[in-house]
Formats: sequence, structure tokens, C-alpha cells
Amino acid sequence: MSTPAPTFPAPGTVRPDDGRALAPVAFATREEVGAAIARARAAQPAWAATPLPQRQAAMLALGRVILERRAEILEILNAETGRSPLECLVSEVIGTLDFARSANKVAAAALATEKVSLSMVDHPGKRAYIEALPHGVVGIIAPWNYPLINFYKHLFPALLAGNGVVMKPSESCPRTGAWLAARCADVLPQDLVQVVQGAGDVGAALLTEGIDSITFTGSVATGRKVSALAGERLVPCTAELGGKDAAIVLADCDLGRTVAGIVYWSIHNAGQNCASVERVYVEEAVADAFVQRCVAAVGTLRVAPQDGTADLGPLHTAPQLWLVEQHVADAVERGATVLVGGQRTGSGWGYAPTVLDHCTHDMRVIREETFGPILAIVRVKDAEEAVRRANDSGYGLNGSVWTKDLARGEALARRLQVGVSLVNNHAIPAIMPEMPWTGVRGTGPGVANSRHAYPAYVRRRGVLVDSNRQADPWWFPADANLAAFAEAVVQRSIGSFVGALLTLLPLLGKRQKAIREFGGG
Ligand code: TXE
Repeated sequence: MSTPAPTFPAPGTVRPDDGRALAPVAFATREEVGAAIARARAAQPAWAATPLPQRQAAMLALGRVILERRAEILEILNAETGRSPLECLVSEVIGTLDFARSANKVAAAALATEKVSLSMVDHPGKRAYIEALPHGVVGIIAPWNYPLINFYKHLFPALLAGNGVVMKPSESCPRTGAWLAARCADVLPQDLVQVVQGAGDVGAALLTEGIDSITFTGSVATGRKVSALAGERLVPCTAELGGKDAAIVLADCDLGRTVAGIVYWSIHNAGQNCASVERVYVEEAVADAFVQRCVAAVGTLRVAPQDGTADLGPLHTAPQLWLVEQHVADAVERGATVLVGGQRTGSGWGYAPTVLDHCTHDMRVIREETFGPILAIVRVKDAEEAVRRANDSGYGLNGSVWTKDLARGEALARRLQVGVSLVNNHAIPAIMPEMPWTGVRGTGPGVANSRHAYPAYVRRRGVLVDSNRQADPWWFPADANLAAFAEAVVQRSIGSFVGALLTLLPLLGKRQKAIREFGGG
């Protein structure tokens, strides 16, 4: 069920918690985007030539300055998202220096030159290696839901790899991106990190104005557009998109811990997390007890009181609030029961944390990304049904199984068609630079974090040095000895290795002579 969308305030112009106006931020023109790329490009070669240990030290300085000046960013985040400074501190700021430390370790491995092991028989005298070179200037396009962390998880590795960076914050959270760019300017070479403000046209201008690689985080619809534009220009692109994560609650779980974990991962950041638990499949045997405890726990959560102790903030935008209301209304119409919440808080874009019981797969709240503080419960007969239903989704980011039987949980979690499988936790790898953050289906195959994310930041160059004084035996001229040589090579592969070698050796001598003569002696 959906009704036509009403008119909403322009993104980023009002506080989500009380609707007060925010100071406007100027958007960049296409020419200004081009100029920002050019400035970063001019600064990048010197940065790329800076030894890795110095780049790593700069990352620690960046992580440190973010922490030292946390009061400023917490105020900005609070204004732009309506979340309490405490929630912003815990979810986005607290870990910056630790993240930088771990990102430094990952970079050391990801950027190390790889020796290639070549067969001395097939490639005598040849030595080869693979090196990692920065793309040049990396564009980072971020969404609004974690406006700081969605930058720095890409910013650290992009810079460690020796790139310049142009950041494009969401038009909903421009001030957070601007503050982060200013902190980069505090500790990094001048112009290396740029920020351009604006909506989708400014994001697209990064590509049309010549960015060298693009890292996109956001919705599926935009991810497709960005990937297509990057594809046309043959620009490396990685896209991390939405999710509809499932959690499976088995009858033997530790009920208290499971309820606490699932309520947190459903409702943290008002559910505006690509890896929120948006569907809970609970085994019938434990369903009543699980639901009862969830209702009691969710009923205690407080939205956006200004005393600094809120458990969660409001929804980030008016369209988001409207979408959540649509999903709840659709679920109720199709037979779900609202056990707690289910309405606005009355302040800003606040929506009360909600438990929906008896959800089914025909409901939007189970099929589409909701991005709201909704704990949607589907009761299932057993674990098999749970796995089948969990995999029945257009997305695949995280999936978790909650049980005391770790071996069974692990086996079930590994049957989930997702990028990150967990037992007794959810979404936590997002803040682990060592762990890949990736997905399947609509979530997209893009990878953030870990050495596997590095194609977004580096290209590989293979280098081969040949010290063999003999020519390669298949060079010109083609002659009868080449034909015999080729046949002997085939025999070496499929027939007798030793026999073929005995044939090859004299032929090699003849081929060398012919090739030398061909080359003029
Ligand atoms: O996305 P949008 P939003 C997902 C989350 C949800 C979405 C919410 O699941 O689906 O992000 O973020 C810019 N060319 N994830 O609503 O609208 C736009 O200005 C270039 C996934 O902000 O797609 C903004 O800066 N850029 C996740 C950014 O794209 C364009 C983690 C995102 O906007 C553009 C967090 C265009 N044509 C959120 N149009 C994960 N999987 O890790 C818009 N933009």
C-alpha cells in the first residue's frame, strides 16, 4: 500500500529533532567540482611519493585530531541528525583513532609489493613482481545515515594508498563532511583532500569532470546510476548499497542477550543502518517469550530527549518518516500486530521504536528496506524455514543466527546468502577495518574495509625483468624446429615429462641459433 508522497522540506535545511532551520550550505557548480579535482590532482604526486610510514603517521594524526576536537563534530552531528551527542560519540567518533591504527596495518599488507613466483623451466632468467599504485584522485560519495564514518572508512585507505580525495557529502549532512575536510587540512598536505557540496548532480559531476576512481555508498537506485556512469567512462567504481538484514533466533538461544542484541541492531540509529536487523525469524518454540521480552525492552527506549541520554534520535528526514509510516500501515493492513510504538513521537521526525509481530513475506516491511526503528518479527516452524525465508530477499548484506550451539549456528549462518555472516552478533564488522564489508544481490558486490577493498584505491602494475641471455624459443622465425618444439611442449604437459625434456633440449639449441640469425647475430 502506498499513498502519494507529500511535499517535504529541502534536505539538510532543518534539524530532524525539532524542525529548526539550519544555516544554508552553498552547492558547488560543475566547474567548481572540476577545480576541486584539479587541486587534489596537483597535490597527489608528492603525497604518493611520501613513504608509507609517514602516510600512516598522518592517519594517526587525523584520527587524533577528530577525537581531540570531538565537541565540535558532536555538535554538528547532533544538529544534522538529531541524534544525541552521546549516540554520535559512541557510534561514529569514539573509534576514529583505533580505526586509523587498524587501517594502517591493513594497508601495510594490501600495499606491499608481491613477488611473483615463476617457473624456472618455463621462464628462465625472469623475475617479476606486482606493485600497488594509487589511482590518482578518488571520489567518495556518502549517504546521510552515518555521515562521518561513511567517509572515514574510505578516506583512510584511499589516502594510505597515496591518492588525493574529493568527498561529496549527502546534501542532507553537508556540514559533517565540511568539518572532516577541514580536519584533513589540519594534518595533511594542502589541497590533498577536497569537499564538494550538493545533490546528485554534483555527485555525478565527479565522474564527468574526470575523477580516477569512485567509492559510492547509498541506495540501490543511485548505486546503479553511479556504476553505469563509471562503467561508461571505465572508471573503477565500488558501490555499497542497501540491505534488508535477517536475524534468526533459535529456540536454544541465550534469550536475554539475544533480545538485547537484536533490539540494539534493529533500532540503533533509529534503524537507519544499511545492516539493521530488519527481519527477525524466530522459532515458534521460543517466539512468545522472545516477543514478550522485545516488547518490554523496546518500550523503555527513549527518542531524542534533549537531556543527552536518548537511546536513539528521530528519523533523519521527513521522507524517511513518511516511508516508515507507509511500511507500518501496510503491515497492519496485511495482518501484522503493533505491540509497542507504531506512531510518531510528535517531536521533529521522531518515530516511536516499534515491535511488529506476525509479519509475513507479502509485507513491504519484510520485502523492502524500511530504514526505521521497527523490529519486524516473522514466526517460523524451525531453522530450515528460517534460512529459506532469510534468503528470500532482494538484498544480502549481513545475516545472523542466535543460538548457544555455536557449531550449528556457524553452519546455518554460512548458508545465508549475504556478504557478512554472524553468530550471536550483527553488523559489528562495519567498524573493523580488517573485515570485508560486502554483499550480494541488491546490496551490490562492492567491498569496504580489509585488503579486499583496495581495488577501489589502487591499480596493480606487474613488472617483469628478464636477465636471460637466451631468446624465448617461440620468437621469429617460424620453422620446422619451432613445430617440433611446440609438439614437445604439448607432450611435456600431457605425456612423459622426462621424455619431452630430452626432445626439447636439442631443439632449444637449434631455435636459439635461428633466432640469433634472425636478429642479425
Ligand atoms: O542514499 P542516496 P541516501 C544505504 C542505505 C540506504 C541509503 C541511504 O541502505 O539505502 O544508503 O542513503 C548522492 N550520481 N547505505 O538516502 O539517495 C547523494 O547526493 C552521483 C548502504 O543518502 O542513494 C548522496 O551523497 N551521486 C550502506 C549519495 O549519493 C548521487 C551504508 C547517496 O544518496 C546521485 C550506508 C547521482 N546520480 C547506507 N544521486 C552499506 N551497504 O554499507 C544521488 N547521489
